Amino acid sequence: MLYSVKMRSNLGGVHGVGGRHISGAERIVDESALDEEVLSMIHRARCHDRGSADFIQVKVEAVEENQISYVPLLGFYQVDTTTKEEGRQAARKELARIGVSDAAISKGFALLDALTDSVRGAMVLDAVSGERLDDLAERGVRCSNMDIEDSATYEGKMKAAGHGGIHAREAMVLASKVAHAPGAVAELCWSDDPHYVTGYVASKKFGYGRIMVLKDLCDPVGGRIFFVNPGTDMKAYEDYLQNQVVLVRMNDED
Ligand code: PML
Repeated sequence: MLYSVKMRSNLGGVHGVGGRHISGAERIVDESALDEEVLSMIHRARCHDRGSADFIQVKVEAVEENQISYVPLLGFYQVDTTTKEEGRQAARKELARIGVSDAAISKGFALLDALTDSVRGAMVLDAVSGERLDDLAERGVRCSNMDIEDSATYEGKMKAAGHGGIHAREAMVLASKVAHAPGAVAELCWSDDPHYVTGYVASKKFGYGRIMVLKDLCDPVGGRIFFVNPGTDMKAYEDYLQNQVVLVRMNDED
């Protein structure tokens, strides 16, 4: 039996409401790995670079095989940059290559730059007009219920290729789910971890493009923009992102 394990944690609020988001995580694991996973998530919330959480919520739910759909892991490529400015330029170039309009790219950067604290979800923009399509303000659309199908093989291969680490793993899983959503065009993301300056542009067209420096060191604000085709059915799109259980499958060549 598989289990979904989800954790969210805050600092300085009351019963998890308000305060500052510290960390969130989720996994879909075999029953044999469940206890260890729960402990590791609690540890993560208490020892995070954003602070030590004083509210931690862990939710465990069984997942039936017939609830799961499978998507392929996006191919990986890397864009070497050394400053935020270089990274932003590279990200713009990648988004344009995928087919996102200049207007939508500029809107995406403006929205992320205007954030004063991290958002847990993503802002969804029309990839042509740049219009914001979700009505979820700072909360954004959550992408949830996903993991890599075969964790051990994934971690072994990624570590050997120099792409290990929890940030990259979670980002590649999420980006693979998002890229296969109905109407998806591209994603832009950088982390809210103040010590993690790497971000990415991802798409089904070209894969997961890691951009080595995309924000300033010590900046605790990060976020995500999902660019979608004009006319995307937002209800179906949000339902897929939030509720569809997805396991990301590696190809033999990965
Ligand atoms: C996040 O922490 O939410 C985003 C992580 C971006 C990871 C980029 C990478 O290392 O490939």
